[in-house]
Amino acid sequence: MAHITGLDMHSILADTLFFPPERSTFAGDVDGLFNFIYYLCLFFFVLIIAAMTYFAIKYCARPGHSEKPSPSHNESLEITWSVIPSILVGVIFFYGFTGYLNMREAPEDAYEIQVYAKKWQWSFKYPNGAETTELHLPAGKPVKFLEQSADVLHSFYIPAFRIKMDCVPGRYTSTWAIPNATTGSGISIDGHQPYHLFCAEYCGQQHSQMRALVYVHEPAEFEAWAEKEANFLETKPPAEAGAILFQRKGCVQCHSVTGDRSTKYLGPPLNGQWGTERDVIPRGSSTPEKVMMDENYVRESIRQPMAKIVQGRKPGMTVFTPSLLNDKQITAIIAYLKSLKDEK
Ligand code: HEC
Ligand SMILES: [Cu+2]
Repeated sequence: MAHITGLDMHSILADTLFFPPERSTFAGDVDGLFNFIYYLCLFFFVLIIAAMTYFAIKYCARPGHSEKPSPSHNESLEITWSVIPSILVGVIFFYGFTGYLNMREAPEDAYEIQVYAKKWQWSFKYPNGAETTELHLPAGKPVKFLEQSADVLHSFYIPAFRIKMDCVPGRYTSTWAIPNATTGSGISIDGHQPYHLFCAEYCGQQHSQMRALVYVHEPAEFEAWAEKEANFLETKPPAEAGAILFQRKGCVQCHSVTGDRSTKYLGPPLNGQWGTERDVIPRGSSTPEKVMMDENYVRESIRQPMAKIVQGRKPGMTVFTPSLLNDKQITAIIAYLKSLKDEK
């Protein structure tokens, strides 16, 4: 077995048993208080169990000893067991409350990212219009997350930053952090993997899949990334841009592009469909009609998914209004679906 030093062992335990390494300026305070409470509990647990065991053995009923009446009251003991816990609770409250206040109010110049939670995907919108499903952040700068939920309660949780905030339908919530270490972009460059972002509020069937990766860049690198990301519709060929949108807008959650028809996809596979005919039931009618998968049918499927349902299929597709997906973006998705024509 490889030799493990005390420090390595500590970080292995810290990684697996408790939290991942501290990667925001809050993390030290949170862990400090967490450890204080943890070791305090451990100390009193051991003390109380040991005293209890000792007394149970020492004063066990035995022949030749009769029980004495117990004292009704002991002032110094009572003062001790009131004052010491009050001080401890006061210390916990002080650090808990000041830490909480600190985490509630983002600095005014914070970089603001809008976080959208929906079953079962995260998406992030940056001030320059870029949108991603993985979170990218500049290192060393305060970042404010303004959270919204499209459906049910979700919770935005980045363990490495020690921040968590519920995403509530019909209400904005926010949290913030200063990431203090960069990550590699995929493969670890400086020893840091991207961090995890989880949904920490049970939100239905695929709750456990509601995850994202968090990449932290040097500020200059971050700016270049955000610039390129915002313009991908212009800078990439339509089919490639469409593939990105298909991923980002959540189409992948419900449609495979590999022919996979398993029930984890609510909708049908979309590869090899371009130009093929299907029997659909138009809304409000019961007579099937033939429709070809072309530009207008795809556009209608996105804008008004209920207008035509393929015979034998259940509806269930999200409505994408122009603010969720504009015409330019739909055109790119169409180019992507066309490019999947011959795949099987
Ligand atoms: C919540 C799940 C869900 C999401 C998200 C979703 N779809 Fe659908 N989609 C469905 C279902 C279910 C159907 C089948 C209903 C029907 O036949 O109209 C469907 C049907 C379609 C059809 C018609 C397929 C056919 O064979 O006639 C197209 C095209 C389509 N979706 C494209 C998209 C695109 C593009 C996106 C992303 C912008 C998307 N869908 C997002 C569930 C979804
Ligand atoms: Cu969730």
